[in-house]
Amino acid sequence: MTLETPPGYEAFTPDTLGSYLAAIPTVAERLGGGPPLWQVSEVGDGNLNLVFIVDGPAGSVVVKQALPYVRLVGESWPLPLERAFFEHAALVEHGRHAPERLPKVYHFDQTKALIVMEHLSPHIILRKGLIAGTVYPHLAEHVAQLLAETLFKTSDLHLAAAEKKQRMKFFCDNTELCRITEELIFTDPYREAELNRHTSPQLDALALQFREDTPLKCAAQELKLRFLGDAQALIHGDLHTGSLMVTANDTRAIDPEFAFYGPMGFDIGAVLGNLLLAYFSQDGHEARAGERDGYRQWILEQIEAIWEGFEARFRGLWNEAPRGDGVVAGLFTAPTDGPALAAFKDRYMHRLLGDSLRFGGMKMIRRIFGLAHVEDLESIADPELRAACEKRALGLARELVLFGAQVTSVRDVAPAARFHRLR
Ligand code: SR1
Ligand code: MG
Repeated sequence: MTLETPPGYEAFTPDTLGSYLAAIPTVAERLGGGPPLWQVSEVGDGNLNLVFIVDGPAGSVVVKQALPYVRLVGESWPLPLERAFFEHAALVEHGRHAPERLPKVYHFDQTKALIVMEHLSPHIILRKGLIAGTVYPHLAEHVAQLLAETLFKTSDLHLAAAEKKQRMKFFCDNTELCRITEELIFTDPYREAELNRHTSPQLDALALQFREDTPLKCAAQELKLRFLGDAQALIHGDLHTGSLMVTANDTRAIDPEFAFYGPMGFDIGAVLGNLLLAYFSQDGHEARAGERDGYRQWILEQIEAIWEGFEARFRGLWNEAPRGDGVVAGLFTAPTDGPALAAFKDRYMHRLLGDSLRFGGMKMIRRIFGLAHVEDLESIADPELRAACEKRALGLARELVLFGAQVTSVRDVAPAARFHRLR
């Protein structure tokens, strides 16, 4: 089967990309020389797209091109090319608020569904660094900055209502990508779905238990409604540890093709939930028991530092620049208003922490019972050991989904994670 694509679209190969790039002066200049001197390799290992690295005598770029189908599944699952349009728009919008935390964009071609951007080097995907046991001293500070700047500045706390609605309208059309999330995260892990998979037979009974877990299914649907209807901010929409690229000194968020106006906790939860998956998978990556105790501790500290850094920066922005139509600062001028406003902000942040933990739990469950798994766990070759790590992760994830809203401090997460790992 060959899918029909719009006129002008062609999926590039390493052999055909060079002549296309040569016709874009800013890109050709950045690479230097000409196509015969350029090395093009396709390096995409994600679920959806083509990704090329192009090296020239003067510099290098990354070219990301959408395919008309889900790469992970094949042509039987068509997917709109427009996702490149939303990804580009989100890179530009988030890039205005946190320029040091995103790749620079050099060129966008809507017909070819293609973005030419900065080649982040020597960065690696954070997930791979976590599997290798590498410490990133600035990770928490950078992720907190990314989350606070992008979420606050696209929310009603910062924007005029009319402006926010215009932007929401624009991103509303990213429906197909949102539908993937609605099904793969909020629905499929809780029913028998054709594309679901899990470590079998070790997790068969637990998978059934999750499908029959009424409170958990209700919580999943409650969170799905939040995902569908709570347009708090322009979220990345898929901010797992495979969407963060790192070095010892730098952190960048890539791949916001799932971006839309949704609940802030979905992005924060994606980071926290994926760090917890990294935590539980360490047992599968250590040469002898206990070897990675220090690293496990470091991961749990990142969860605390990311939330606490995020909260401090988000509150700082709210205190310094309370100009959105959402909460009108000018209303709070009476002597008694100060403490009431402070209490209101505390409630807001508490709810956001709860959302983040609950969405984080959902993100963990989908990576164990759904279609798309994560390398942290998949690379554990021994199925018994992998299943043991997965069961522990699921134990915490379920608790986060059900009771995350009652957590009053992020510092309660680490003891809960340790409890589930050792029980
Ligand atoms: C069918 S796409 C599967 C997953 O890959 C992306 O990275 C998203 O996480 C999506 O849910
Ligand atoms: Mg992605």
